[in-house]
Amino acid sequence: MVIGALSDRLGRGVESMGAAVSETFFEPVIRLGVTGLSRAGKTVFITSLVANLLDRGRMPGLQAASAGRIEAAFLQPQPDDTVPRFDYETHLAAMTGRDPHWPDSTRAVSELRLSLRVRPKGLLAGLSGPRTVHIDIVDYPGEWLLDLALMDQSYAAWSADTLSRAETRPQARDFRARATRTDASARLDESTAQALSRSFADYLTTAREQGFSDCTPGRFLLPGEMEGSPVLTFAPLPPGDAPRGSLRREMARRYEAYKARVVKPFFRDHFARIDRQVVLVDALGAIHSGPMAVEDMRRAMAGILGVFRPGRNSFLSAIIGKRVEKILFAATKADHLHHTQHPRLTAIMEALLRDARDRADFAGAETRAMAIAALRATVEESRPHNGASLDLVRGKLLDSGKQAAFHPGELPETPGQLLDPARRGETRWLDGDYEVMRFAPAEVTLKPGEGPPHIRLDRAAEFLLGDKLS
Ligand SMILES: Nc1nc2c(ncn2[C@@H]2O[C@H](COP(=O)(O)OP(=O)(O)OP(=O)(O)O)[C@@H](O)[C@H]2O)c(=O)[nH]1
Ligand SMILES: [Mg+2]
Repeated sequence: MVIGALSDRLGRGVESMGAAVSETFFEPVIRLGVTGLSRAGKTVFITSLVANLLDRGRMPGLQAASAGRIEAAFLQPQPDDTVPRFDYETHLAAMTGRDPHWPDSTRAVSELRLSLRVRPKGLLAGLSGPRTVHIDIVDYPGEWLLDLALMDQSYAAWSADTLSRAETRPQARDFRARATRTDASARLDESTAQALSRSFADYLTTAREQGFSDCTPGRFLLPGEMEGSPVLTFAPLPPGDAPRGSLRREMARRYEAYKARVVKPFFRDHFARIDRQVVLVDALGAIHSGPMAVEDMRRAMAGILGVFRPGRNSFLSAIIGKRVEKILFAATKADHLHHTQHPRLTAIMEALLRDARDRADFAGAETRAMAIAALRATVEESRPHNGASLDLVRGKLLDSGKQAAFHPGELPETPGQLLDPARRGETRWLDGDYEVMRFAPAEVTLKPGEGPPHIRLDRAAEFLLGDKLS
């Protein structure tokens, strides 16, 4: 373990030295991490961000763009040969082609390099010519971040923790019964191991669908190419004897293998090198699901923010060379709301972020909360209603394909009106319901020089990248 940590640190040191040299003498590289739980909007965000950086007509909030200092933008081969390329062209064609539709769900890490040729600002402009800034965008599932908690836990401690959490969750009933009746000190039988692990994975999946977010290990929800392999065929077990060759001994071994072969490589190869991070949150979806989902989202945000404070975790502090400098928490899909409600959504995100900072005892990176839509699928309209005017959004409904105008319900004036009942453990909103419609992407004809329509994507880009483009 000590040797592992040491060699990790050495590898990292050499690498960051390489990065520092290229930064000073050659061309700066920004590694921008994009994450969020599944369906949060990662793929749409990256696709629209890249398209709007290539064609900057809709990016007035990005100062380098509005000042005309970005002379060129182009996609380049990425530096990491073994990471799949983010399939930008396919996703963009889905979103903006004829018969536009949302891109398919993605399940693994992917990467894309976008390079900008930028003229420096002010005095420097006369002294040096334009320089090239590389932005390496890395897309990874937020579920994987929550696995960090496993790194400091033994199998016994993790089992105790996981089983006690499962105790109060009805979704775990079958798994609990199976784990209790299994004699784990008996000799390993592979079909028993598989049945236990499948039942554990089923419980995690159902819990996740019903709004719980702490459903680690993350790869049980998104197994990818590791499905069925021994590192994903384990489950927590009550304490007891673990003689050589027993089920319990083998489960502990596989748990350790999961940490060593799955969790550790992710943090070392992808996470440890990130400079800037955006965490996308489907806040409107959680609000629609009710107070329990909102409370869960609040806890998940603290958990995710805690990962960016590596001092707390010995494994992570050993491999991280430099700190993440900026973290943006963005509520996605703000085009479901009329713009008059956007400040309220932003206020909710800000309250959640403040809470997460307090809980994670977080200091260091600059943080910001925002409400955005990476691809605007609606237009706004107002209609007279009971003598007043009602603010609506109109779009093409995903399920029926019909155009409809719709009022999702008013978000409360102060975030506490949502967050307090959530914290008190209420099961439904007392004063109002928040609907979420699923809209299809709108048909757009993009003028030359314009990217896809969005809401505040330029502000998000300015926060994440602006200082590196001046
Ligand atoms: N109206 C609207 N809907 C959005 C927007 N972004 C994402 N969505 C919706 O959210 C869904 C998920 O978006 P993705 O970008 O695929 O989310 P993801 O985080 O990549 O999801 P996974 O790959 O499954 O983890 C889309 O299919 C859309 O229905 C947006 O800006 N506006
Ligand atoms: Mg995706």
